[in-house]
Amino acid sequence: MTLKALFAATATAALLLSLPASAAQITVGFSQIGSESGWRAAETSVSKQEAAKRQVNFKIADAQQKQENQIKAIRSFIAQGVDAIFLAPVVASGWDAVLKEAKEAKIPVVLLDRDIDPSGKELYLTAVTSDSVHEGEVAGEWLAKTVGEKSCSVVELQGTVGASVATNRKKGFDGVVAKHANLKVVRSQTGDFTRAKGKEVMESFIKAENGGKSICAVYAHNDDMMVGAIQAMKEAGLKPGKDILTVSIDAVPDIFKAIAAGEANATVELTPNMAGPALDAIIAFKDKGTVPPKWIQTESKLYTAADDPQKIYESKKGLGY
Ligand code: GZL
Repeated sequence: MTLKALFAATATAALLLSLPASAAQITVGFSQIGSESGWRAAETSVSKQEAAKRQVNFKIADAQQKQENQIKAIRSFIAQGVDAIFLAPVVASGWDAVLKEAKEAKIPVVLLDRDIDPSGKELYLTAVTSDSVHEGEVAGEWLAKTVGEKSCSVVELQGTVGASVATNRKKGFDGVVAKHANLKVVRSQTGDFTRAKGKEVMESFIKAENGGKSICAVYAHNDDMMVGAIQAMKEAGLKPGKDILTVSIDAVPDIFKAIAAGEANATVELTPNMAGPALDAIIAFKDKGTVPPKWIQTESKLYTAADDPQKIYESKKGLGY
């Protein structure tokens, strides 16, 4: 080998060795809940884009909202020897055994958009989530400000029973209601975060509440259930957004379409990009041993008709929802 070729080979080797272990060598298995809402579909779509940007080999397992399918997927990722596991836990309990198996296999776990019970705190590296109690508070405070001293009977569409975000969104909203004697949650039931179930439960609320005439406001733990509830109110001859106030969470395109049409009033934004911060944390952890904070919090912002909803609808509608 000529001196020139030897030099070139050495330089190339040195360059390659100096590069951080690029994310191309990192394989991440993502146990995704399903596609129950527009927000969830966007999270899946954005996570694929974020992984591609970082050249991460990304495997998504869709659990159709069943915890047993998520546990199976985690065990499969462990058997494949992935470098990291992302988990959006459909409910908060029942993860300790399988996450212990991941820990024993030395595979770091990152939680996306939902949390697990405190007993599992040592079984994951970090959680990328919003403050879902705060989301409920933001929704409650908007309603309290909007109704003033007027007596207001509220019906609530809860998210999936046992999901951390449903428990917390209820807790945050109830905390505000407790401070305003004129607000009262008169009915509260799960719509499982879906449009269809949200419509069905709202129909039952309307029947039970004098054809809806005694309902002052609807609080839904996500926009998809609210879109279903709006359909139910319109079919019952009611005027959502006018006779009955609406506030929900996610800030998906279709809620902005409803706000622009005067059929909804407010939404609290949740970013679908939980995977980006999670991938950055896991790459830094694998490359440099950087231990991330236990919680990487995403923002929560309120939007109403004052925020040019049509423009926001146009800007969001292509983003995978
Ligand atoms: C919240 C996320 C929720 C969304 C719903 O972080 O877990 O799950 O608000 C989705 O749209 O079903």
